[in-house]
Amino acid sequence: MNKTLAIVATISLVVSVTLGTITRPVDAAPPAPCPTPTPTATPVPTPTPVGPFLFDDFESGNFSKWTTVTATGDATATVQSTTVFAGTKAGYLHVTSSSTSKGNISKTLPAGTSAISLTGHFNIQGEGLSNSNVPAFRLFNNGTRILDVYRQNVSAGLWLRTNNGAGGWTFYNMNRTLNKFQWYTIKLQVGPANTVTVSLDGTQVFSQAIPLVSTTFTDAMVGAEHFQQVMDLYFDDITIAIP
Ligand SMILES: [Ca+2]
Repeated sequence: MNKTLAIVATISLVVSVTLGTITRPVDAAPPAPCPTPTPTATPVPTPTPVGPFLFDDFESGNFSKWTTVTATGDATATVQSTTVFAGTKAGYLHVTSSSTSKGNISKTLPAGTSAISLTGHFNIQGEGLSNSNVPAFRLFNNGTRILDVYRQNVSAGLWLRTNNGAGGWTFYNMNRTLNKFQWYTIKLQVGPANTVTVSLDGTQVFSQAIPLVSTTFTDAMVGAEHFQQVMDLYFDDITIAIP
């Protein structure tokens, strides 16, 4: 051993002795780095199914899901078990030609409702004069009717009508007729924007962007807000969906 090697060996010995309790040799490989922990995935919550804004099969026996029930004069608004689409109960509006007769049920919509889908099953068993109609759905903005879908009396045609903003109406023929004493599924959809779509028994019969004096709605109605709008109207499984 030459002198240099002897010095290095001595230093190594001194370091080993000085470190004493350190068992790892000074020239050992560095410790393996701690593994980066794998991030734990944040659990994705199972979404709670969101139902429509309103669904009423009338099996409750009442109109408690609705905001307002109107039956004035000799009109009646009832839940009955004789004529039903599904289950054991359905709604029924009876309105006569009496000057004080008026019947409807209506639902106040969430503020700012601008797109809406209304679906229901309707069975018309009584109608008035040929210049009137039996409504299915009507949509309002602060008391002003914006549009509605209805069956014209006698001629039996299914029509859509929109407020023209000048005290009148614009009429759209759905080119379908509805027999009395028969159930039909009518769907009225508004939005996005001013696109209006009407379906009958699952078949789209109208879809068009049309002028609407308001694309915001505050209330949805089954029946009519007018007196003497004669009807015997049965309805079931009404759905109001707000996308
Ligand atoms: Ca029912």
